[in-house]
Amino acid sequence: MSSSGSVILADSLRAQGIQYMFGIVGIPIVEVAYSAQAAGIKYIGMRNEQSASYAASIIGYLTNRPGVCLVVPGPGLIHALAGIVNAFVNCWPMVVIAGSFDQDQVGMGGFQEWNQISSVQSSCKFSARIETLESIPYLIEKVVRTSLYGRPGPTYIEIPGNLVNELMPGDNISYPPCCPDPPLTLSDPLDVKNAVKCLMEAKRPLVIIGKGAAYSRAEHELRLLLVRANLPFLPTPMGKGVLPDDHPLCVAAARSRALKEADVILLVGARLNWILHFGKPPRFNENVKIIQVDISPEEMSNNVPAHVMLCGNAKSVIKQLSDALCDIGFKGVDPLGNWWSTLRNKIDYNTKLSQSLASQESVPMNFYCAYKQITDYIPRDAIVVNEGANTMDIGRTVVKTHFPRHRLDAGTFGTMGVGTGFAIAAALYTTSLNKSKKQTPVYCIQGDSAFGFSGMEIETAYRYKLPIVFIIMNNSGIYQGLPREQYDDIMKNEDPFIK
Ligand SMILES: Cc1ncc(C[n+]2csc(CCOP(=O)(O)OP(=O)(O)O)c2C)c(N)n1
Ligand SMILES: *[C@@H]1O[C@H](CO)[C@@H](O)[C@H](O)[C@H]1NC(C)=O
Ligand SMILES: *[C@@H]1O[C@H](CO)[C@@H](O)[C@H](O)[C@H]1NC(C)=O
Ligand SMILES: [Mg+2]
Repeated sequence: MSSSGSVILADSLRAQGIQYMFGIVGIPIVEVAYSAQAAGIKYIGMRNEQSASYAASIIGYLTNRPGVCLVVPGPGLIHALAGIVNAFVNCWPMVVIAGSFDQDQVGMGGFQEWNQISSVQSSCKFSARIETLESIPYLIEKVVRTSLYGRPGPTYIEIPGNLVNELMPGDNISYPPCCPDPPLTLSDPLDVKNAVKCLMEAKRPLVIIGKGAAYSRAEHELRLLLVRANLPFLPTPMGKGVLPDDHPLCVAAARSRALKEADVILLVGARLNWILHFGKPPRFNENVKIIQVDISPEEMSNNVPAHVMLCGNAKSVIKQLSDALCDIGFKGVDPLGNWWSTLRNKIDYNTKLSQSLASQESVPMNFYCAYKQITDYIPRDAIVVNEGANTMDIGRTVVKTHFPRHRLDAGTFGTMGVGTGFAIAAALYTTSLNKSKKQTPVYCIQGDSAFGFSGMEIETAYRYKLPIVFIIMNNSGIYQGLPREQYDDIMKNEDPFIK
């Protein structure tokens, strides 16, 4: 007996619990896809590596196990860079496997030869070139483990073309055991004590729930903590659904007020980047004390010095905090106090405002009005993929999310074109989950521009018979268009390119 490089690669992936591979085949990795299928990995042939990489990365977010993106050398890998960098910026695990030029052709100008490692190095946690068949099982365990442990992110490995079909004699290949889920990391009890003190002294506390909390599956622990302490919370766009948007403690409808006035913020798995206005005035209180919960020590105090640093897995750290608050007998924020009544008033006011926007009849429909028609039909448990400018920003406020990891959007990197790949991966994932139960539906709501980036992947969705509802908000382009007079002026021009 002997095994080829592609078989060893596929068996190694399988041994590491990999379930999905998205890609486009070609020389020299056709056999890698065949071997993966033979090993029981679901291979999905996409139309462009961009979408393959987006799909693989969102599988990592949804399942806590990386999806694989399989690409040919050179242009295939370069297309996949879009999803690699997107996964890096969003902190999602993913394993990228590329074919590469033969080992005896370095620098000779071989077919699709490119120094791929140099292209992925700044956006991958680890990158390597396979040099011997014996090293494959170890390297695959390493790329899977490295993508998952610590702050998640993409990892990269390439296989020289000549190794794909090279045979290794013997049937004694040894595969490392499947790398377990990352060890749960806890915070120092002294820091937890300081956080409790800070929360108890707060007059206007607020919890911000990010997609890191969603990724770490902290929903149960967060619910306990928030309900126990009667704490108002705000989700970030993809933190929506960790606790349902219609939860009585959700103050998303008073977002600006909550951010501006909070004197203590418990920041859970969210970064103080552009999405949260860098945590700075005028959007935040200049004296706000941040209790920062993050898996990555490097993230602590970024932009705003953290008052308390709770480094560790959000799920286990929130449990620590919740237990400590319980032990001390914290009664929670007064539901009739100033803070809650300020927030409630603002919520009532803003809710009326957006209801009146939604009921305005106009031709063509405005976004609120269009969304009103759609949201009435979206099932409560749908996974909603949402991208565009207005389509996404307004969708973020009016499409409610009721379950964790059920909203997927352009994310930290603001990438247009991710939606179709995300929807394909989400539909595969939910189909695999609910074999017996009713299928969780996937709704993909995109602006017409956003849709255009990866529109051809609709064919992929159809080919695999994936249950996805695509809704495209067509306002004929990007953002809101021009005011009437300016538009009429331009249309008078003779030059078709100015038109
Ligand atoms: C990859 C990429 N290219 C370009 C942009 C710039 N951009 C931001 S939103 C957007 C599209 C918005 O138009 P549409 O999807 O139709 O949404 P609308 O605002 O019309 O609802 C673009 C091109 C981007 N964010 N990402
Ligand atoms: C594996 O098998 C090959 C061929 O039979 C043999 O040469 C080699 O020594 C074996 N390796 C181990 C680690 O057993
Ligand atoms: C999108 O909207 C524009 C402007 O109203 C229109 O010309 C175009 O036909 C629409 N496209 C589709 C596919 O309906
Ligand atoms: Mg548009």
